Amino acid sequence: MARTYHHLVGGKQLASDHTFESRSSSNRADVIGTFPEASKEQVREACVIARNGFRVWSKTPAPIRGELIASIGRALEREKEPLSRLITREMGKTLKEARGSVQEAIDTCNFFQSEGRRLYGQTVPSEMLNKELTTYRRPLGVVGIVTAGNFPIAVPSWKIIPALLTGNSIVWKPSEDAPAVAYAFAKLIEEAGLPGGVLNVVFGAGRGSAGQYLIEMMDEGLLDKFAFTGSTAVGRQVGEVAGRNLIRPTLELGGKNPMVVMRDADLENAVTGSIWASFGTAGQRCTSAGNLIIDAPIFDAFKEAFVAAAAEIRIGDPVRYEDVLYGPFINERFFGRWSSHYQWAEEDGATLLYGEGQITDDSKPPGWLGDPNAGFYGWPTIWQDVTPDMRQFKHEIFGPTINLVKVDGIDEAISVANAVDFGLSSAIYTNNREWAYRFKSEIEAGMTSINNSTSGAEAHMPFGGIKGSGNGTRESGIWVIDTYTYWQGVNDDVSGRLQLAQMETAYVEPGELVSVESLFEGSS
Ligand code: UN1
Repeated sequence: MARTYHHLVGGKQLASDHTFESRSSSNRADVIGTFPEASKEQVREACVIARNGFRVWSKTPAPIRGELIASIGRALEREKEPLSRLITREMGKTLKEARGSVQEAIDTCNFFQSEGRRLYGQTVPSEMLNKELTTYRRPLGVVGIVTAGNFPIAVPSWKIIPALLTGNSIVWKPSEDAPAVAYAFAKLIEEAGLPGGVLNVVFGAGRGSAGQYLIEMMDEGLLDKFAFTGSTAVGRQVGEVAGRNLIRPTLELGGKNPMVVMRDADLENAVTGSIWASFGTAGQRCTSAGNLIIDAPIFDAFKEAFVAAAAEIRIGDPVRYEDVLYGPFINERFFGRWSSHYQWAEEDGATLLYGEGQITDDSKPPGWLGDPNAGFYGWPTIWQDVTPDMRQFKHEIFGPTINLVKVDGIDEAISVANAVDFGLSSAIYTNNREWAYRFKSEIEAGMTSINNSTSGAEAHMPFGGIKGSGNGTRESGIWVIDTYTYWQGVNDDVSGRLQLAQMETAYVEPGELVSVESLFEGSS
């Protein structure tokens, strides 16, 4: 019998009438736990409790908050292995990647623990004597957070850790696809000693459930900030509700990330990078490559090497086989969305180079391991003759699929790379300095790699996109601090009288007018 878990609200466990199960992505018979589905009333209650948590937490000195972040990092380090195994079991990424994503959360703690001893403001000179100007970062209040299932610990940590460090309280609705990992993360944060009510976790789904209710709490005036990772469509809704409540949301949305391979590239390196960017995590990263844009003179050579490499990919249950490149879809919903693009390709006229859709008993790629019926698995899928007007070129597919698009030269490569409504990540393989320079300056994307994968951003760099990939907010590093704080400018007048800015600033009288010509008249 799988255990039943509860919401974590106000430092207490809270049950719901409705529940749902979390099952292993690679073995649908394996039930990890039963989780509650929050009612609107419960989400509201969590927000009200978080307000009390904010009062306590915002008054805790920032260096002490930093110490607590350090404790969370140590707890994550201690539990790294079981936590990584839980990620692999629940969501289906490989153990190597799961360890990497726990490490990403640890790195985030390492970065922010000492930020508690900085969190600098400025001292600024005043126009007037006996008056001091200073600036302070202040926390925003209660933050609503909704996260996706593909990065169940790294991406939540990008939000939760800096939000806590800067003194905010939180109501977090983790993905219904990975609630067990979220529960474990929240318990480790609790262990570090966070006061009750500062981090509140409510479980449930999105539309018509806890996620939607949490968004609606902005309209009830119960939230001061919202941070969301997920689809562009839901991101727009969050942005609309936030906008009418004058809240600046953090929106990390979809991607259709271009990867360009130029004629001078190191072909072997480019093929290895393209295989990883396209098929790693079964393509279920918002930073996965979406279109491979290949320079005409090397198109055929690249294609041949790439298809040969795809045929060697090991795929299977990552719980049983540690060395697979990728495992299952998170669940049937993700699988269904991916498999429908085969239909698009047929209707829009793309040519299938490699792949046979779902992996089944009768259709297994050469590197397959295990029982294909235990989860939902997809063939590595490669298309050619793809053009920018096709749906599979434009839309995020979120699965192990890639389009080969032929271009001629750097100008066409950049314009095709920019021909999508997204702008999250991007990459170019070239050793030509001018082409690399042009790409990084002309590509419309928040993140760019030169001779590396579109995925794999480090935890102290600004993460985020432009165009349909977000609203320009950034996570991670020093940049995220601006999104969880507001600036307060303070002027402190010790003159004992009313000094008027702009009006009483005549400390210096101008001297006589100087004409350089007249200074030297008659001196030749
Ligand atoms: C995501 O898929 O939502 O850059 C985040 C990367 C990871 C994070 C991906 N560090 O691929």
